[in-house]
Amino acid sequence: MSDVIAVVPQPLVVEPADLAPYVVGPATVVVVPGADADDPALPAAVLVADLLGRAAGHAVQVRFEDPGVPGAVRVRLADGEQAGLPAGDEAYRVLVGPDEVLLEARCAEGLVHAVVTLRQLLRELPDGRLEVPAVRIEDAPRYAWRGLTLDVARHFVSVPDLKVVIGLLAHYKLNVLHLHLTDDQAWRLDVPSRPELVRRSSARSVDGDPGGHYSAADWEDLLAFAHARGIRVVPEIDVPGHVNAAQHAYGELTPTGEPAEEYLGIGVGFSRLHADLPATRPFLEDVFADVARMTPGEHVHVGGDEVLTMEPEEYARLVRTALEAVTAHGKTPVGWQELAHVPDLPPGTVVQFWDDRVEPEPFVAAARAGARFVLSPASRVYLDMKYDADSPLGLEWAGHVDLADAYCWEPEDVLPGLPPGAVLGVEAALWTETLRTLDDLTTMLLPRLAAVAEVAWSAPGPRDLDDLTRRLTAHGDFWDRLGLAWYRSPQGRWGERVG
Ligand code: TNX
Repeated sequence: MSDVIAVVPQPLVVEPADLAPYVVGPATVVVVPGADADDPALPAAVLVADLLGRAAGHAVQVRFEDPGVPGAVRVRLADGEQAGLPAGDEAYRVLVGPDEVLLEARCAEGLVHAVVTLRQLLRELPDGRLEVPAVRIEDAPRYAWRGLTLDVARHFVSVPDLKVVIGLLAHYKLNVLHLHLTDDQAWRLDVPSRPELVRRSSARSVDGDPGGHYSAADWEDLLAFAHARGIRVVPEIDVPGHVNAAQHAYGELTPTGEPAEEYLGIGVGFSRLHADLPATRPFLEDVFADVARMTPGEHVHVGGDEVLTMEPEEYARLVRTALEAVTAHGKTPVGWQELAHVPDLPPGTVVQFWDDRVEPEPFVAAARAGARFVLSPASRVYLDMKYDADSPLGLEWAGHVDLADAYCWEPEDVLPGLPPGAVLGVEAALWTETLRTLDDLTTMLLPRLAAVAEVAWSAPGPRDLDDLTRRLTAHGDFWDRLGLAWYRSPQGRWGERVG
């Protein structure tokens, strides 16, 4: 095989077979053997039929009976032990031979991973047909939490644009979309108990750019779209700081009772809730109850970052109210690293570590007391940082983050001394102070998101940037075919014939 099998993140096992490739053609049909309409394998079968159909330019059927003829793409949920799949819920297998493709997994999420792996394997022949090289791939993720924080507050991200981002997450086997829904500038999710939040505080974005919000119907649509692609949505309502938009909508949250002025700059740390105001506790309880009810997933994020004007006691009181509101509705809270300083966090609270300029001790102590960590070290995975001094977009407070920075790091070394199992995973972050359009978002995500995804998914070991960039070359072509804007990092090998 001269061609690189360019799968990112790198799977556990990739074994090219000395056989002819599978060619997508008129005989291509997707088969879910013995399925009925409720079969959990069906969404992945529909995804792969849609993908192959669009790529080949003709409709590809999904059948429940196996025609037993060459050309079938079989989608199958298997008993993991019998099937000899790697361990874990998300494990999957892709087997490609000249006459058949088999996509196999233990659960629906694993099947989605198999489908996107197949998508990454597709290549176009000179005559325009598509082929898939004969190969055996067996795979499972290192970490269960592989996410992206997306700030839709500083600049609103429309539902169609958000679906493009969700598609990219799925393509790189990320499974958590954490939406930063509220901040000083705007409030983006309509919650039934406080209708003025989006009515008064969502029309604009930073610098007076256009804004928007998600209605309950938009929210359901987004959750379903993400779910079909194996992605959980974690909503963040950021308290007790970053609350100017809430205080603009509800004057009862300010000490004077007067609504705060709209704020469209990019400063942080100036706004705060007040524990001694009568409206504050009901606000926290009602809003988190609404969000918990609107969220099928296990996690709700309470923010907790950058409160620069509050004594620790008041911070702890307000955060505790938010945490209790979340746990009262059966959800597990997530919060930014500042939460680690609050005594007696509820068991299993997830702490998102971001500011890697600090000492690890308080976090190690929180982990010993039962907290779990999602790692978003800014100097590695803040994808709103400029690639280099010439990047037109982005900020620089955590330095420049190019492909090598995003790729060449080891999660278990970020907070030395954490007990085994304390790291749940890795989450990139994209803050949107300087990002206005979908092109801006994808320019910052690509290629770095693929590198972070590999850190979160693939087996530990020294990171070979050369190997990653060889595989990413084909991905650059793919982003071009999709018409996505992306950054041709000089650390890549774009446009080279690699193999
Ligand atoms: C820090 S990370 C923030 C955000 C900014 C971001 C810009 C975190 C918890 N807070 O409010 O948008 O830096 O990079």
